[in-house]
Amino acid sequence: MTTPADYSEKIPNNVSLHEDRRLQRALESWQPDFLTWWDAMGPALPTRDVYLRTAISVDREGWAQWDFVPMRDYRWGIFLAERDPGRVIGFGEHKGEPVWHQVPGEYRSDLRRLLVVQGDTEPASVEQQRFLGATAPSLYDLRNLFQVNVEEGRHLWAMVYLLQAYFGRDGRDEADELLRRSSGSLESPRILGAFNEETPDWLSFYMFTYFTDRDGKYQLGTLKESAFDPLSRTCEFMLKEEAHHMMVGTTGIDRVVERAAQVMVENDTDDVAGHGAIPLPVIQKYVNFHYSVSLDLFGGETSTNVANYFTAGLKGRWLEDRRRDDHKLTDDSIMVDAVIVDARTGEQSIGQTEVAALTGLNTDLRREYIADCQSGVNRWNKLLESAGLPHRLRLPHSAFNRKVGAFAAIEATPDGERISADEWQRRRGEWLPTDVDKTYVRSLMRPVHERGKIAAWIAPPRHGINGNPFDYEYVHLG
Ligand code: BYC
Repeated sequence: MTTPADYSEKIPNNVSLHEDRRLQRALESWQPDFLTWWDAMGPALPTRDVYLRTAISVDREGWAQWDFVPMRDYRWGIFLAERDPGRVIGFGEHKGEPVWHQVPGEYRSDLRRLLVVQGDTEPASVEQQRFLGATAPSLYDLRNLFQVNVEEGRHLWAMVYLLQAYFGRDGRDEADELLRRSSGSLESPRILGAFNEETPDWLSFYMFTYFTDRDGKYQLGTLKESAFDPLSRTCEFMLKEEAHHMMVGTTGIDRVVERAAQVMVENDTDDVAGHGAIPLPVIQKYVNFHYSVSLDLFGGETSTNVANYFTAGLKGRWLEDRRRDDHKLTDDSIMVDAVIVDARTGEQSIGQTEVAALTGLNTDLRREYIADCQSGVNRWNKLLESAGLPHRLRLPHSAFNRKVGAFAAIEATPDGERISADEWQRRRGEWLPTDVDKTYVRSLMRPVHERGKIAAWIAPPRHGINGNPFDYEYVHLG
């Protein structure tokens, strides 16, 4: 059993921050900038306090404490999972060697890049979700939004800790930059595409927490394998919090689909818009959008970056230790998605090609992710099936609406049929949310901030939070 963090400290932590005065001072001087950023870019809805989970230790049992907390007083702590003294590197050219507790000089810039990219997504998502509180469908959902937001804030702290503790002056500069870039900004946008998109309504929020947070789960899973032990331990603990974000997305979409199905059955119509629910074709378009931008987050189908990360031991595979191979992959190959050009006619088609396993590792991870995404779709289809409806949702083809990787330069339908740029322009509104769809969804976004009440476009959750009922007063508004 570890001692819970001391919350009277400025920065609660389990990394003995008080023993490193220089680092403590660096983090304490970053803290006011973080709070300024949080005030300007974090949740805009004024609240008195919110029923929140706060990480207090890394124990399997009792790692978090639940209480009503004024948002401004939330304490973002630094927590790394327990150190495993016997841990050795599990993959790449250093396989079998002891893990690193410092950053090897030769991998410094690659590691810093990975931390910066990971760190950049955390505040980005908070920025994207800033105004959602004003239209929350219930106090339960409002609480979940704030929970997700404060934990993304803590994940930013996690990356900033690593940058400041292990990368000296460069790390401090990068920590400042993480607060300077901003989602959707023209001058200094967030690094990855999906984090510059808008999250203007709650359907988008559930889609984001289902599809985009799930990229987080998989990327953190690969960084948890890292030979750089502090990164591994940081990600291990972040994944614990991430499970709640997945739940918010999965059950959020469940509840939207459930409500649509209910209204369809009650009124014997597919046209549920007239009855205040969200039509299945609109839900499908939101799935198409959020899934495809999230596929882009895995980088190119082939990538020398990822091959180098793996070989060096910086970033492993999902569940590396369960893979039945040599964990070095120097002689292996993998089939990856590709645009195949017919040598004779020059015609292009969507297909697959064989590449070295190392350069195909983004594809390997994307496949794990796709299988996981499919489990959500199956779940939503079960809801439709048990409502007695023949309609089904589905994931679009991986070539659909891609801006990164093998399919960036071509257009494809959700069925994976290659089409011309003109046809894409003509038909994209059949597959992606149009202004009309978005306006309709936004028209439903009226706040329901009364205890125990819920908006008409979504079903109530099956369970409340931390054993409390749905009609618990999870948030006291300001
Ligand atoms: N948008 O070699 P390539 C989360 C860049 S989400 C813009 O094909 P690589 C969370 C790429 O950076 C998880 N640029 O790919 C979720 C590279 O640029 P440089 C976040 C992109 O490097 C919700 C160039 O294109 N964590 O935690 O193998 C809420 C060529 O790239 C994009 C991580 O991603 C894009 N979509 O893999 C809150 C883990 N994709 O370096 C939080 C850390 C690629 O040539 N990051 N590019 O200038 C990584 O592991 C890798 O950087 C990537 C890309 C997987 C992102």
